[in-house]
Amino acid sequence: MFSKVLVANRGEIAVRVMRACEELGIRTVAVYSDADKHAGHVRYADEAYNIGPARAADSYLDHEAVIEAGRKAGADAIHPGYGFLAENAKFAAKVGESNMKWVGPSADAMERLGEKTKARALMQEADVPVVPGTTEPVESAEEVKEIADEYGYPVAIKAEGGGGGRGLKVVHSEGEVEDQLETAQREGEAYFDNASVYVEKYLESPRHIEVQILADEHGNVRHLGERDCSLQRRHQKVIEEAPSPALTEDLRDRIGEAARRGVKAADYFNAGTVEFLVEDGEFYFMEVNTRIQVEHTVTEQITGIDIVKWQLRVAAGEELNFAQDDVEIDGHSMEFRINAENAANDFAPAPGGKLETYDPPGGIGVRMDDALRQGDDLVTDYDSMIAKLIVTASDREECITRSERALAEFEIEGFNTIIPFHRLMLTDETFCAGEHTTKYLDEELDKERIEQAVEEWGPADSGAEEEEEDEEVTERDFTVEVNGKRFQVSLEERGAPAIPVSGNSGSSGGQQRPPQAKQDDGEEEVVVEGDGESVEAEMQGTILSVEVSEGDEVSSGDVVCVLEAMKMENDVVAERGGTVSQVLVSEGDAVDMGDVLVVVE
Ligand code: MV4
Repeated sequence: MFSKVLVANRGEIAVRVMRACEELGIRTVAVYSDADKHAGHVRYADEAYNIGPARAADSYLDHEAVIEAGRKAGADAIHPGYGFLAENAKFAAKVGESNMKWVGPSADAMERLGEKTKARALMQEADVPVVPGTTEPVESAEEVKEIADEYGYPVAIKAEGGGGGRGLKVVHSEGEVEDQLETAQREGEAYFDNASVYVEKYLESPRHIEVQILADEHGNVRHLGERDCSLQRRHQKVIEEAPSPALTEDLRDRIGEAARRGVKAADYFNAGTVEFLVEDGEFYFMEVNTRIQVEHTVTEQITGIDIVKWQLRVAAGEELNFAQDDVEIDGHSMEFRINAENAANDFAPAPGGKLETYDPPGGIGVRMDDALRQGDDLVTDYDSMIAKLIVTASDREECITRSERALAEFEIEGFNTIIPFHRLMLTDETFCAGEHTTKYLDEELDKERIEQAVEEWGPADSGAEEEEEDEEVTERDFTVEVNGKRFQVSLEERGAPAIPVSGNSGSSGGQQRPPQAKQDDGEEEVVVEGDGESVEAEMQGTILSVEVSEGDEVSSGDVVCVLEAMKMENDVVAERGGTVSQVLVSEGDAVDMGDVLVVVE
């Protein structure tokens, strides 16, 4: 096994990988950009290296900077996580040429599966159903029209290098062919440096089903069942789950076996995902993702298999120690991406902010994959996903109610998150029935319902009230009991001076403030009782300092000593003026309530 692994990523996935390393006894190396100096993955790692400016192209995507960090650290492998360099075959090859191991498939396999027509041809060869269409690139509008005549409109024109919806153009009629072909080629060139495109029959309302694969370098390939990622918004997955509520047992087995066959034919090893479209009881290969995916967690939950650990073991040459029949699907799991976005404003990413409150849920069936902690600043230079909540239960119904409970517990303050949207989905008939397809969010869900959800479950101060003029607002929370019942009361003091809170005995006064942070005006008074001539401790605590000596003249309100009690520094003051005749305590003394501290005559 490796002794030190560099994780070429950030945020929750970097921490996820490091946790696997930790369990395997591997030391961890983080890399970070200037924007991530205080990031969670940096805190988690055993050591960390700055690899450049905030801009990803100058840091997380800089091949040489990452490899150089690995060399400096003496790492023996690089795990890329997802995104950034994870599916970059050239980078994988460079790592292979260094003295570090690439935790992923071979650069050759990545290349074979990265080009869509190559992947389609390979799958077809392996008897894996592909969407009807071409396995060769097309060049002219005439070719597109011929294919469309054969399969019928609509057809999809897809960029060879495509993925995630970029370079995908739908053609509904012959009249649109020229324009859409040109657009697809232009996008392919712009995004993937590859103007080559191909054509498929366009499925109108499919489900997105993907199969998790684990394969070792000894020819063993296992599938870990499917995930359903049909709930997507503009090609961004929002909630993923396993198993799919839309598959029969028979279809499930056939898709799993097809994925296994296809990957075996591709001479693939390490973890991978085979994506399918499913419509009308038929499934069609779409593409292979040659990386660990965001949503791998739900598969881990229902199989009990730690996929990331196996990535490391397989990369170190180990053999998978379980047979296909040993893989058992148990229960149901859902993953909720916690994105810092305002669902009511077209899911606009939060512009920044500080994680004022971060109190994630817990309890049975709850897993949090995250890297942020309360008090952290939100880093907006990369993506908006700050955490993942993964909820697991014995079946889908229980998973839904448990998820509602967990999301209701989740407290995040400081910026908007899509938690209100998730809570809406858990009450949504179509989602709860498991009947949603890939076009549900973009084409069917009523936007007004999203706005209502944000109003109901979103932050109380969604920014509108906050900055009324320059008025100073002091907010204080109190717990009060009324007839023995507990209430929480929030008090907002606007402009006017803060309200003094007085005790009821009224003999001598004191002032309370948190340690260090001195208040400049004494509006909060706590009464310290004296018997007329002696000043007593109002509560049990420790004397921090004594401000007077015997013989001193004091006036009413002068501080005689400072008492620390319940983490607050309390000024103990003389009730009336006079001469200090006795000082009965000194610095560091522990005192009880009612103890006489100083006598004034
Ligand atoms: C399709 C399709 C329907 N028919 N191909 C979108 C992302 C890209 N990787 C492939 N995509 C699609 N390809 C054919 N022949 C529908 C989509 C699609 C989609 C797929 C999965 C999840 C969400 C989606 C949303 C819109 C379109």
